[in-house]
Amino acid sequence: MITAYLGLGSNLGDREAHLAAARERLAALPGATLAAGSPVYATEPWGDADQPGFRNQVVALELDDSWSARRLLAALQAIEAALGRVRDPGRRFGPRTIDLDILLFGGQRLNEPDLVVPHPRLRQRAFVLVPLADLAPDLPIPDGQGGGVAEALAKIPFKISGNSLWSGD
Ligand code: A4P
Ligand code: MG
Repeated sequence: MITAYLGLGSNLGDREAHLAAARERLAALPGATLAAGSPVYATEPWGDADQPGFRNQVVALELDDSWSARRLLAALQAIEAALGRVRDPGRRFGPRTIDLDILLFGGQRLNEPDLVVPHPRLRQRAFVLVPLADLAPDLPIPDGQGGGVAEALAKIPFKISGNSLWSGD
């Protein structure tokens, strides 16, 4: 068994419904169990400010030994497509119905052109680290920089009120 932590994000249409539909499809993957889900946070857009606010959540997916990070990436992309995600190649960090990112895949470290694990922007993002810390504050981040989730979160500025998150600088 391996535990993968996934970042879920949506900022188009019925955002909560997109997250719920993604969770349902993740739970239905063969050899997969949706073990935990963080609260859903309302988050300020990061990277490209000119777009609607996001809803973000982190889930823990327990996977049997038939799974690799690469197979999981393919499964996530199939779910994104099924939920109507259309990619705009000219607009990185832009709006999306659903975005599913692999944050962590057990203790594995991968650095391939189309698959980097732990997620390369994990440490910069409160919308990832806050919900990840809800589930696993002491989890080490195996990216060679040392330290765990809560420690990484303590290093970045953010503001939180209830389930709303925005930048703290
Ligand atoms: N890829 C590489 N590593 C991974 C990984 N660990 N998990 C590749 C998933 N994908 C990974 O992703 C582009 C390519 O990244 C994929 O083809 C895959 O091979 P994408 O989902 O097609 O495009 P994207 O999501 O627009 O690009 P990217 O670079 O993943 O964007 P991010 O970093 O996901 O940022 N603000 C808030 N508040 N909340 C958000 O959720 N999300 C973004 C998108 C920007 N601002 C946001 C949010
Ligand atoms: Mg993505």
